[in-house]
Amino acid sequence: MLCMDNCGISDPNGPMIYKGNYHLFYQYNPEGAVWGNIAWGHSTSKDLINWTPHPAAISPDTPSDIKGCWSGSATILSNGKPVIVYTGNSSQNQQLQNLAMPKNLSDPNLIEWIKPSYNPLMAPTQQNMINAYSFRDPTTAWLGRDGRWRLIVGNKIGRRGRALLFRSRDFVHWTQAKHPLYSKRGTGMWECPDFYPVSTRGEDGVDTSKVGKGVKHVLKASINDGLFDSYAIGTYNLGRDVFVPEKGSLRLDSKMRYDHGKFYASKTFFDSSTKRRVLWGWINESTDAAIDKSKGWSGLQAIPRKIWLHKSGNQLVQWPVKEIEKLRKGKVISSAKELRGGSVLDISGVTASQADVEISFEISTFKNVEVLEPSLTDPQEICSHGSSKGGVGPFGLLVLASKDIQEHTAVYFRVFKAKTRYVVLMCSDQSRSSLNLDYDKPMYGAFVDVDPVKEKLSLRTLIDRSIVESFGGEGKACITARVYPSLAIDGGAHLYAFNNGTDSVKISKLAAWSMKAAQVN
Ligand code: DQQ
Repeated sequence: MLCMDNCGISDPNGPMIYKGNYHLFYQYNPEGAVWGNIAWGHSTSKDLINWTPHPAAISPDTPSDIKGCWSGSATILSNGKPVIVYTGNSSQNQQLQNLAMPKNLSDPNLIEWIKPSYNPLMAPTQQNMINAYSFRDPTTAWLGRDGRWRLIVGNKIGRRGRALLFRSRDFVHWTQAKHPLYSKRGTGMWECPDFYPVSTRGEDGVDTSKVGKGVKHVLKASINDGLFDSYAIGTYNLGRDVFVPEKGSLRLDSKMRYDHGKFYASKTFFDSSTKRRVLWGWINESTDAAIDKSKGWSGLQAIPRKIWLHKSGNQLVQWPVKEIEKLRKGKVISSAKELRGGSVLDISGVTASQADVEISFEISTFKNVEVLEPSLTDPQEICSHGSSKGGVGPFGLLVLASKDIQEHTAVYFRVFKAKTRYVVLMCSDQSRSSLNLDYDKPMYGAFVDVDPVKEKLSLRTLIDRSIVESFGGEGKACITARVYPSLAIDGGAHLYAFNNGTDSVKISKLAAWSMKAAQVN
């Protein structure tokens, strides 16, 4: 989803399902392709794929949001009525939490929203000593067994990132808890926090208020210092009303990220119609403001992803919502084949500028596997050495490639031998994505927790002109990239599989589809 004409969008806000309609709001500048004049853009959909735009739902027009209606979340109250809590920026640049309610509950599109006169609900004061410039992005609220609603708001004190906890019986009067739900030294401002339960028994999502047996909890914060979404999995201690992380801790160097590329300010919601938790994220541009202005728009929403706890309990897994498969047409499949070291395979027959590709690799020989230097612990750094010749890998896909491969984005795996096991690295290398020099072309990387001796290495990549969303290890590692090819556009775009390793690998599965255009804003 994107905006089209002299406008810009960023954070997804208040996703929910109401009367069979999916709603997505988003940070929206109706007056230009750069950030500013922030209102809540609004679109609805029946299938999460085709969207109908509506007028902005919330715009800056009261003292507690006159300088911008910033991020926030929707909660469906016990009587089925949806409400929104969002951050307003006041004329003094104070960040305040406000309520908005639908004007007409019988309208499934919820076009009109009203703001009660008792706003704001939460404000920085001399008593609570909250930093007024770092107090934003309230989450969806959850209902405790004591009948009180709870939500968290992102904050920092010094360099300590915090998730401030507030409680309310009536959704109008809110009291700050003595302790944050969780905080972490040295992490800076936490934007757009998210807190939700995940089932330990399978892929189904659960309601945000679910606690107790059969669930773990996830805390996510968008780390402003690094512009990535970091998460931890742990236990929600009801007695102390705190989150106790067990895997990950939101540290700046934590490798537990939703996505290792461009994906920020994300937010989940529980889709009660299909019993899944759905994740939305903002993909920003890799270009600078001058280019965005001349193009006339900036920012878009990633394809929504189902998100759940991996059966190991060690990490989350993400997969594009199955509805995206409605856009598939013209399937191309290939029988199993060997991909020798140094070879390139043309995957023809699909519209390579808009495609969905699933490929799996099997490794039968580790003869030339490279040893991973123990000092190399940062996957992004290893990926920055490029996709040139290795032992087992690099192998993967060259997407949005020009015919002669001069331009391409390489999404690939590379296997290394560490002390006691093999380590699988996944990279998305944008360095040769365009002959146009005018933008940021990073090389992103992540380790994928798969055992290449026992398991296939699977990669799914969704390609949509300037967006490359890749899911490695069946959704264990995700990397999203933004690229702007100059040759590999429309009919000039090609798709290849490649192996730059010395050892052969086997392609055990290859299926690719052209993708129809969705109805976007
Ligand atoms: N974007 C919003 C803030 C949020 C930031 C302002 C994250 O509420 O912290 O547009 O991208």
